[in-house]
Amino acid sequence: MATTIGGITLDGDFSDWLAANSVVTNPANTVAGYQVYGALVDDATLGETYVIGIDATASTGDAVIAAGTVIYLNTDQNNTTGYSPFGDIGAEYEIQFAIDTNTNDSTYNTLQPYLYSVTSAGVATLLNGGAPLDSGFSTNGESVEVAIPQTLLTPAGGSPPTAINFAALINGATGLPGAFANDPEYVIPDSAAAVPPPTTIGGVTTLDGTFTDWPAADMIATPGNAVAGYQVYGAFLNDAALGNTYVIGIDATAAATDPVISAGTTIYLNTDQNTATGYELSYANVGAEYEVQFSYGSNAELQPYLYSVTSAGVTTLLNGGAPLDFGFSGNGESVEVAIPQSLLTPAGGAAPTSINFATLINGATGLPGDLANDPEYTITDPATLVPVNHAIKKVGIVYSGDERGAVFWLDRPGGNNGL
Ligand SMILES: [Ca+2]
Ligand SMILES: [Ca+2]
Ligand SMILES: [Ca+2]
Ligand SMILES: [Ca+2]
Repeated sequence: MATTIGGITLDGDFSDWLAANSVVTNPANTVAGYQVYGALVDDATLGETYVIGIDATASTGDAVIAAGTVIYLNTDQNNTTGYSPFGDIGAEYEIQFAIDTNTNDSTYNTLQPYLYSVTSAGVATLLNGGAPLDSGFSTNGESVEVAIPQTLLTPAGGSPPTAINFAALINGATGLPGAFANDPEYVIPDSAAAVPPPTTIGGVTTLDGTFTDWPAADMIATPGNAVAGYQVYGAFLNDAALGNTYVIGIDATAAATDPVISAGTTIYLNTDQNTATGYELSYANVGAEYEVQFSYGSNAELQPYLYSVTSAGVTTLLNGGAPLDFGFSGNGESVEVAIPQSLLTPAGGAAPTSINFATLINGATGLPGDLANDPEYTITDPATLVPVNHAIKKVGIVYSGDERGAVFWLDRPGGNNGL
């Protein structure tokens, strides 16, 4: 029975690896016929665990993995320390594949991966009490997934590694990457470091996917664009670091049925509040001058990126390629994202004050529900509001159609008294 580590089942099948956040191959170390995966996951049993996947993607020609195959682990990411049998691998640890000769093992007489520490002179010491690592091969024996608990890569009295590098040599013949001396190793990023602490915008709104920090006045859905299962928030705040900043909150209030926000989710920003200018969807005039696209960053985390967009749909990544400040809820269904006004200001143009926006979650759920006909959400620059003089108290009295009673609307802050 295959073992599952932090959501990844060790079975030589790679459909369970979220492609965008676990592919560690880059153009400089890609090898034809292979896809290499890596992740640092938190497993309930093993704790923080590195998982490496080697997927033999060629329909023919890839070798069956045999005894003698080695995965070199450069856990300090320093190529000049550790063992370098080829090139400058710099391994502090290595995984050697060998046939299990322990008749007491459930894996007796099958190919298994064993973890060793290794000195710069190449002296290897078997770890994990001599037991094989958790792993799983594909049925054709060409692909493998293997899990390495972080605790086993922590030297006595030393610190656990965070991000690590690795390289592999299959059957003493096929290098991953292809040239150990010149190609960069594969990197498993530190997933803990990838999650920034929540940012607070304007001393008011903490980007953490919870919404108790938003005043009711910032619930900007109206009867014309409210969507069941969601509350939409918007504010224009002055932040010490970012300057004037639009903050958008999408609160999935129906946790059981709302979807987890995925890559491809887009917030369309109609910054001139004119639906006839900017980018349009085929079925709706969103009128976007900018858009926020959610995609996976190099840190393997889903993040929002800001783009300008032309009416023809040509996008240009802004903010120097960095993600916007943001925070998801724990269940991934809600998000708060901050967009500095300066990034929405075209060269030589004016900064927008009030803006409109609409959102399409996972290409399926529209906010508002009918993007073609419902009005967009509006974030109003408070500077454009006419101050209300609350010193003047008004009482409006409206008599109902029958004579049994009257309905009273009292003045409320903001002047929204229905009169
Ligand atoms: Ca799998
Ligand atoms: Ca090293
Ligand atoms: Ca919050
Ligand atoms: Ca527009």
